[in-house]
Amino acid sequence: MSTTLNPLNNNTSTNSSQKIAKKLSKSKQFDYTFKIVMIGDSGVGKSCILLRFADDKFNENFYATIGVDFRFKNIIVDDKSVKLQIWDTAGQERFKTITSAYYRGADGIIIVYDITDRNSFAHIKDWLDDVNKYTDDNPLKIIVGNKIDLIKDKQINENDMKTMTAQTGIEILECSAKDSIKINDLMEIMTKKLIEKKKNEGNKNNTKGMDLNDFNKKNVQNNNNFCC
Ligand SMILES: Nc1nc2c(ncn2[C@@H]2O[C@H](COP(=O)(O)OP(=O)(O)OP(=O)(O)O)[C@@H](O)[C@H]2O)c(=O)[nH]1
Ligand SMILES: [Mg+2]
Repeated sequence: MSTTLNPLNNNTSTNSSQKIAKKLSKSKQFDYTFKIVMIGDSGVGKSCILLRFADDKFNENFYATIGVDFRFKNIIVDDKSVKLQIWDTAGQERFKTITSAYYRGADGIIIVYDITDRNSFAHIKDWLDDVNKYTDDNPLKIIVGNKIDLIKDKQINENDMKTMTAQTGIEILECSAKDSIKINDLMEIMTKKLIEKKKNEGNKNNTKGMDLNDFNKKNVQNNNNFCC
């Protein structure tokens, strides 16, 4: 449910600052927060993957996404609490200008193709070109072949996948939003890799995507150094 603030209501600013304060105090409970963006051709199943992950539901009907949509989901990975903000973008070309604006600041990008559709696999390189064009800080990428429940119609074989990984350096996973195969694994693998990446980067000043426990420890140490 969304909330609209009423500018005519005198209590609005108090209410909204209370809400923000509440949100901030809640966000402190998380060790990490990550922004993940899903891209790929229209119809490959991006929205269904998100629906399965967020609500454990599936929709047989195809409602093409208009622009972008997003969901939050909190998970625990390796004893760390993680808040995932997942953006589901429209695959249709006509929304490219809007959707590409959301790539910026992404910690992770999931490029989805349909295992029964060779074109969607061939277009992965175009999607990767877009990612390089619209992002500055080299987000972590995973390629995902969806609709593995339709294995008898599979058009992308092991060799195709190996070649793609060799050419792009990006790992490929297969999943099914319909049969709920490897959807949670996909998000968990992505999150583990993001945590690993952040640790390796030793992000010093930015708490976004860093372990807040490490950050707090460092701040205590720094404060001690400044003492007297
Ligand atoms: N068999 C099967 N069908 C799926 C699966 N995932 C999605 N679909 C179907 O594929 C169609 C498209 O799914 P969406 O999730 O809307 O596709 P999308 O990638 O979000 O498309 P855009 O929003 O236009 O970019 C729908 O009819 C879904 O029911 C799957 O794992 N298996
Ligand atoms: Mg969609």
